[in-house]
Amino acid sequence: MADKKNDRKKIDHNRSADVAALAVLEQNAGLDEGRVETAFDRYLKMQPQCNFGKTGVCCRICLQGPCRITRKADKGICGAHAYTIVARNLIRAITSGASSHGDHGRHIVYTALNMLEDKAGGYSIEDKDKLFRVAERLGLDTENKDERKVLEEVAGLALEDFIKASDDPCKWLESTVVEDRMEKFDQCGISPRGIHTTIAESMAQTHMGMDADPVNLIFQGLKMALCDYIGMHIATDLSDILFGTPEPVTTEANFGVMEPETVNIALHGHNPLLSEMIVRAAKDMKDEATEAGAAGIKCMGICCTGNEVLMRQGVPVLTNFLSQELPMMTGALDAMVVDVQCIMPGVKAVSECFRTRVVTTMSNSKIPGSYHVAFSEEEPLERAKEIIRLGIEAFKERKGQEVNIPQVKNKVTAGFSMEALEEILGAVNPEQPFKVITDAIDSAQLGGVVLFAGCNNLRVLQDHSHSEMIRELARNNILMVATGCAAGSAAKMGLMNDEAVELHAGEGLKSFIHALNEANRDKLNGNKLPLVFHMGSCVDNSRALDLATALARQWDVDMPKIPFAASAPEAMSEKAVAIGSWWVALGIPTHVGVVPEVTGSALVNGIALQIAEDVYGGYFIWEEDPAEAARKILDAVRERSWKLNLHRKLAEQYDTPVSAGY
Ligand code: NFS
Ligand code: SF4
Repeated sequence: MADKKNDRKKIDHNRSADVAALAVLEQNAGLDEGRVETAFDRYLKMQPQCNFGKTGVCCRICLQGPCRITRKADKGICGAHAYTIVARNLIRAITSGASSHGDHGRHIVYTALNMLEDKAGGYSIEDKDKLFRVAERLGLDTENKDERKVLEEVAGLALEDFIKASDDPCKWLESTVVEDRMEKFDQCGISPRGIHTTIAESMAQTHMGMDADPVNLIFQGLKMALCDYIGMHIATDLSDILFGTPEPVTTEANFGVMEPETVNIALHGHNPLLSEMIVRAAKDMKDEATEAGAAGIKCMGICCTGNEVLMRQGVPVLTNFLSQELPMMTGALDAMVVDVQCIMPGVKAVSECFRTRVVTTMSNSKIPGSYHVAFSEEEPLERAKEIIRLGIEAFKERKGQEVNIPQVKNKVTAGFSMEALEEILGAVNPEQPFKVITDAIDSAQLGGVVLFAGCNNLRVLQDHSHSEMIRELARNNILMVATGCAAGSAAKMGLMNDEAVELHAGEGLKSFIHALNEANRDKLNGNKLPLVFHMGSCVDNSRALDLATALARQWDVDMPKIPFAASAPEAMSEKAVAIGSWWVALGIPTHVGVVPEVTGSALVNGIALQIAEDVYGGYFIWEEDPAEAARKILDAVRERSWKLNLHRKLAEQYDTPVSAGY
């Protein structure tokens, strides 16, 4: 009991390992007057949180509810068991996540189509080579076709993957995963007909009085998760075509990127359609800013919009999810432009104390009382300028007043698309670039590959699990890639640059990265390779899957054999639940650092942790302690390397292929 009390006391406002965030929080806590409330305070007010919700056993699906499973009431009013309730809630979370990524992808497809009809001013085909590569991967005949025609066909196929009548496999799934996986999906009946179709199926299947069978429900959940993957792969491909495929780029991350004398504009959310235009407009509008007495206009990113413009334009990283309210509290942020997803409504109240213009831009994502400049595909640049003018106006009001920017920033080298990686590895082995990685793993120079993905979550210390785990895996020679707010975390914490390689990498990883630097001496746009490779926003988890697929193809095995793991140490959103689920269906061990809302059913929990492996080869690991989590991930990839090596030797000895199936 006493321990529990102490535990509760330990939860204080300073729930971050990021020194810049802590500086702002501490300064705020010291104020007698004018203290601002942030998520860090609201988390405390919310304690203790409800255990029924936490374990997934609360059902509000029909108006007889809420029904909560207790010792006294072991079924809902309709007779639904805990396993049904937990599974239904889980499937609905995956469906919401997949809908969000689908929305994002479809928006870009529509923009591409509008562009072809000259109804989307300012957009163009930025990367024609990528367009043709994607078209060929999809099996389109590109001969004698111009780029507009090819884009029309690619966008047409993308729309089909959203809603097609036939039950042919979705193109973006079939053309990007290894063949054995497609067979597995067919066998298990989880190859989706289309994103929108599956969303409708999932909502119907989880209606009151529908499916009560947890296994059946979970299979539907995995089908839904595959749609999440399809939606994000479409988003990545189309974004690269319209805005360019990322290449290595170096900039800085954390609050210190704000400058007192510039108009500081934060780009926050997910979709690059507007943020790309704001970055362009900011370049055009320097004179207006100078006239207002500013040294210029500085754009900087939060969350995944930040990742998009970092990867393609080298825009500095301001912060990641959890600390999104804090940059305003330095007094130096003039505008925060938001589009969709992961935007805390709380930003509005904070902005009121600091003159920051919070500008919403999308019709489906508004905050009462904030500025709204409706995004327009026809005149995106005009709207972008309108938004920047709001920032200039705010700058005029704060000019000459004291600001309090924590002087914390770290160098970050980002921009590692698959294409960029292929080129870097190709400098060592032009014929088979990915063999550079598989050889390094076969020879035990590298221990395996791990993806860091996902968010921040107040249930754990911000950025703490990310950085602890990255350092531990680096010491153990794990090659690491990252996306989303996990990448934001690595960037802010100084783990995404060449210095971090010298500080944290074990001998094998260090020599591997040094050799790549050496082979690419005159390339890399003058950059050196970082400890963790930034692959982009959360939708760019598609790039990480492409990497895993390339490795599986190189080894000529199915995904459950490759020494690759995914980790979301501070997962928060429903999108993260969807992403984790498709990694598991794709055969990859997936660590989640906050226990999701499934423990209320031993059956569903058991499926996630164990039974999934029997069917798909992938499985979940729940572990909140970062040291333990790193150990479990290392065990998982090491076991796979060891097995793979053994199978390879046997295959050589008996002159058979390394068995491809799981
Ligand atoms: Ni991914 Fe990126 Fe961040 Fe989490 Fe939100 S911004 S889409 S969901 S919080 S990583
Ligand atoms: Fe309760 Fe069943 Fe209705 Fe859920 S569906 S709220 S368990 S009666």
